[in-house]
Amino acid sequence: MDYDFRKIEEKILEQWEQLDIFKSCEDKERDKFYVLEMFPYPSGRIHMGHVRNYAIGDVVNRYLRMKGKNTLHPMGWDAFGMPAENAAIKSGIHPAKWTYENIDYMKKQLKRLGFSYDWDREITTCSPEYYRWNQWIFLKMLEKGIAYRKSAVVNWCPHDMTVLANEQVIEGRCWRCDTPVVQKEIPSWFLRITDYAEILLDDLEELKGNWPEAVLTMQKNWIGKSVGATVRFPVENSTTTIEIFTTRPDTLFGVTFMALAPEHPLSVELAKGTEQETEIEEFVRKYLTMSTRERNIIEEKEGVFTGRYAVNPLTGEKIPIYVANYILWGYGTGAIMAVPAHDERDHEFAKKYNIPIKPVVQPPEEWNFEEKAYEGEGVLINSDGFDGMHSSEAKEKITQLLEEKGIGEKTINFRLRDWNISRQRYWGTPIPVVYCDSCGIVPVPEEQLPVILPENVQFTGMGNPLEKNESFVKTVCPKCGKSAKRETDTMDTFIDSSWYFLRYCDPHNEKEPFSREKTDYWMPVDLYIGGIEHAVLHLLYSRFFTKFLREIGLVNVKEPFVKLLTQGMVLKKWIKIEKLLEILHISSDDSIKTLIEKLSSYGDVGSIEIEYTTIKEFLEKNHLTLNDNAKLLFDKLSIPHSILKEFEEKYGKSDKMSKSKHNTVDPDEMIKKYGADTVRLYILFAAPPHSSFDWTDSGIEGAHRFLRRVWNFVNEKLEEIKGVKYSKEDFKNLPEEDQKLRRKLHQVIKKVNDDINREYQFNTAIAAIMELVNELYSYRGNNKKLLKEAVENLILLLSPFTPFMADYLWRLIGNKGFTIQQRFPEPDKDALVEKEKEIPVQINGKVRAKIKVPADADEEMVKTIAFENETVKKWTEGKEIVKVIFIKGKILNIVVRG
Ligand code: ANZ
Ligand code: ZN
Repeated sequence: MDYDFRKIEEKILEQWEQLDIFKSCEDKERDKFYVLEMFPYPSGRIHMGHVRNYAIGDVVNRYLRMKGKNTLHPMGWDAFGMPAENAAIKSGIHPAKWTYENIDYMKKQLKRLGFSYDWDREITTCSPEYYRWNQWIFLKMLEKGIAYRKSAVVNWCPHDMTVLANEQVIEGRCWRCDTPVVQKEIPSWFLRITDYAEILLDDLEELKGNWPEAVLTMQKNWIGKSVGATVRFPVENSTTTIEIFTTRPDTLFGVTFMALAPEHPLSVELAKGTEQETEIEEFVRKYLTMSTRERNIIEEKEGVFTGRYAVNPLTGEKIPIYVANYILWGYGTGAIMAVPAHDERDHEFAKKYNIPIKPVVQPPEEWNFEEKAYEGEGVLINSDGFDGMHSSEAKEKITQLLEEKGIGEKTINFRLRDWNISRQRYWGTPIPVVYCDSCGIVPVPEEQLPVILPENVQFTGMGNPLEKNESFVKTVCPKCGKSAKRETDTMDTFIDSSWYFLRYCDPHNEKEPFSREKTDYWMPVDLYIGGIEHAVLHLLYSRFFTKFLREIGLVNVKEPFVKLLTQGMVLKKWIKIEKLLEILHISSDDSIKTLIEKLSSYGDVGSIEIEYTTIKEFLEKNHLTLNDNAKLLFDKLSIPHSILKEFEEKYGKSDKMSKSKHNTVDPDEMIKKYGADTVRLYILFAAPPHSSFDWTDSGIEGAHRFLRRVWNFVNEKLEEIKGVKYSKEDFKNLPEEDQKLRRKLHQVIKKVNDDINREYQFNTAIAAIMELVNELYSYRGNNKKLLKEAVENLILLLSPFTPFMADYLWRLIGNKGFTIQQRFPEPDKDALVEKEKEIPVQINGKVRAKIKVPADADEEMVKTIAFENETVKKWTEGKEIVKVIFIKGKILNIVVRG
């Protein structure tokens, strides 16, 4: 029978669906395991990155189910967000329609790939059943003072009169009308995540060993705890003081200037009436109108002297005050004491503006302070009474002194900022508050939830469509009953993904976001799989939500995700047409004929009709540019891909698959060509889950060939093994040939189990299964029971990786049910034992012979056998035996002299 993967896979899929075999429910008698993959944004189609992410989770789910665990493996849609709204603005399709159509299509794709999700638990974040609980949690946060309102800076397009998301600002301009974007302050809703900074940092300890080190470091840096001091510097001839934050109070005697952020209110104020006034105003204006992104690009430090001086509170020295572009508003106090001798940024600035550099910490060796700052710690110099003290001690002593004098105090600063969740967008969760002229900000009462996102709105691209929807905006105050206005901001979509893993535990609950009983059973998520791009925000927000929900008694776990697996990327080599022509030494003015001729020296060139004279003309006609991926050129000319592959391998570069590079591989196409089992197997075999790998045609073809081999073998042996029953008892005293096969079978069973349990090493597990298949092909015996045992176990071993073929063959050889309902194979320890072993005999460092010994033979026995061996005799006879070293089961080492 031919391997008709399409028919097989479609048939099996139908049976899975009919019998609903991936369902999951609580069972107190059994150990649970919650395996979760980060849910996708319904962008339209599944890409290879998704396939990899979900294939990894699917293997874990199927494997652990077969090991007897009660698993939870859900899937859903992160369905709110910008792309849907942008599609509405561009092509007039309603975001809801766009989103739900994409979901329909992508769900079919996921099913077609054989992923074992419990679809009864599907979550779609843009449905009111889900987002009403976003609103509910928001109200709880409001009640606890975790949600609050203050003004925030946003990107603003003055032409469209609209707030722009960061991704709508392209090189400082509006994505729609190209007007330069400005910064504007508007009232916004924030979540006080900074209240949790300390605990979010401390609890990272618990995740050590189970989360990738890189992710822990990124979170740590993001939270960014700094211990230091706040110091107030009086401004000369004024009652004003400048408050600064420093992590190096030990360098206070080395301050030679001060610097303020352009946004600092004192920047303009101090300069008033000085000669510098206009210069400062211009400088400040320049930076205030710049987008954050633009400002981040500037590396060159620049600043302006305010014309004013501060006084060092410890030395009484007079120090100039600057406004500088490298001081951030929103960190510390937005002002610094600058110590060019010990801070590289200050050093750079001081060199540029000829400011003195005063060393106050002794560097360990000769140091040229004019060239470079010494940023390390050390013994203090030029610091009055603190000379000779080490930095660590001086930090404390100086801080103490400041506290005594009332001019400063110990301060802990976090880089983490409160989370601005307000979006002036339509496609998101409405923030459930009302503004009343008499009562102010009034939360929508819980029983009035959800505040439904109205469907009937206009997408003009100007402003937030909700603002113009009168029936939404106009409401009555829940407190006093007078007419009031609804909040039109919607929530950041990161809110949706901050607790979805909890909703999966209890997705149909209409009374609460989820029941405590259900989350007590399923939480925490035992394995969370997703991309490293979520290392900070999504994972940090989820941790924050979990901690808040625990505080109000909704869950019982401190951390949501026990183990985190960040999978590597699927890359693909690509080469630009431009580069290809360069390698071939031809220009775009040359004829197509020249191109074909040059290519043919690399191999067989496919058939083409030369309609166009030059390559340039050809490219134009086909809407290609020199920058496009060469694959397009080859496709149009119908030249075999094997030639392109050669170029790619030699000259191309590996990159994440992306539309703009034309180096994507479409999962649908691959399924059509090879079947879902092959796609899964290839992705899992190509590399261990955390590593990136290059997608190649030869790789997927290899995986497909292997599956054909399995298919053919089982079909060839079908008559022999059908109906055959066996038990362990049948395998006593097997002849050598049978013993060898059975040993291999159980070694592979052991290895597959071990590899999956050891950091999900699916690639080596699959390699072992491949070896088993080779062994089966070379088996010359005719023990039907043994063959049946081998084939049946082979199918079960493959089942987490290639479930369609596994289930089909399982039934073909006469079994009932599905492989996921079977027990995963366990090795038979007796079969693993090798009765005999071949070990090498080294004489003076060279292997001279190989001898067969009982597997558990001791040194005496091995020596006896060795010295009876003819070859060993030849090399040792008449010589003095100096030393014999024996490593059990491995080697016998003999050293002779003479
Ligand atoms: C004096 C000093 C001397 C500093 C020295 C460093 C080295 P972290 O560790 O990131 O917290 N700083 C403070 N607020 C700033 C702001 N708003 N924008 C830019 N820089 C700011 O960094 C704290 C240090 O960064 C502070 O300590 C301050 O410079 C600077 F030898 O003060 B330091
Ligand atoms: Zn009111």
